[in-house]
Amino acid sequence: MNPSESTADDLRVTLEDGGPALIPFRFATADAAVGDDALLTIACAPLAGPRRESWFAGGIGESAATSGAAWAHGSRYAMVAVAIDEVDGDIETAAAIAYQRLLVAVRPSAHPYLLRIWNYFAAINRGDGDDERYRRFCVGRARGVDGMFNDPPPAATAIGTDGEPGRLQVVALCARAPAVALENPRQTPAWRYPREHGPVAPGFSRGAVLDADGEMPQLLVSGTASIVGHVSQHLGDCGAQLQESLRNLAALMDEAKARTGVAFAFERCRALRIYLRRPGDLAAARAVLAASGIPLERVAWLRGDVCRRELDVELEGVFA
Ligand code: 3EB
Repeated sequence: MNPSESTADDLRVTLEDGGPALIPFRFATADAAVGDDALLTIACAPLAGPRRESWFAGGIGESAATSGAAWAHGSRYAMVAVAIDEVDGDIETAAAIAYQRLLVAVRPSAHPYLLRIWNYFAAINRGDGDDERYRRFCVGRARGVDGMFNDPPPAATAIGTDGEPGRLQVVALCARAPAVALENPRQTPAWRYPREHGPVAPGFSRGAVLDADGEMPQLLVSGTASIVGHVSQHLGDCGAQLQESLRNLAALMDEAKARTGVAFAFERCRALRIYLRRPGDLAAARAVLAASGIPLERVAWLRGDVCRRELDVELEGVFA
């Protein structure tokens, strides 16, 4: 077989069920995100659109789930999920432990490369200045990672869930081989954010291109908000923030083309999550998206807090 042909082992993201998924994400209210299922249940209340997102990668060789961790191995990709209880609301320590555990599991494995990470915890904007929980999380994450982590860092999302603090949830897509990590020319690399955004700059890349040389390249887009350079834009206007986020998405696609030669398109969206701080912004946000060319049936609208308190919307997704 031609090695560049797309195969069943390629990553495939769908919004329906379809056999055992490597990562079976489910979006649900905080009440429903309990038990063993909770590791891959995102406690961002679904406002509209699909309530699940399944990441397939061919047959799953081995998998296991316990109360605090789950993992699954395919041939090219693997998933590791960890949930760490916060002790006395200490999100910094929970983050350090979560990332240490993640790397202990991933680095010696057959899938040592971290391509994409999702971080979810409640009350992400609680606390002021450098005590804000998101900033403490960034400090803990930086403490927990190894030298390889930031070179380059994975694509990522960090979103505040519904409910009260108690648990940090980290889900990672790992691979046998590295992807092409992207930065966004319209945005300061997050790992170079100036001091005003916190004591430790966040470790994530703006996106990753998978299978750049194959038959089915895909773009994994990190959490993308209304930030130009390192400055939040359009405060108080969710629709304008979403428009700015879409401009950042377009610029990321241009960068992907420049770096890999692959043209990605809004129309070939496989899955998009849009997190809204206020459910009341749904109608305005949908109107903006309707004009974008992104297929609306592929958009999961979720209630979630952006890690910058002044911002109301963030998007992330997968494009071909
Ligand atoms: C931003 O661009 C928005 O800390 O892992 C987006 C994606 C954001 C990932 C993270 C944070 C993270 O700065 C916030």
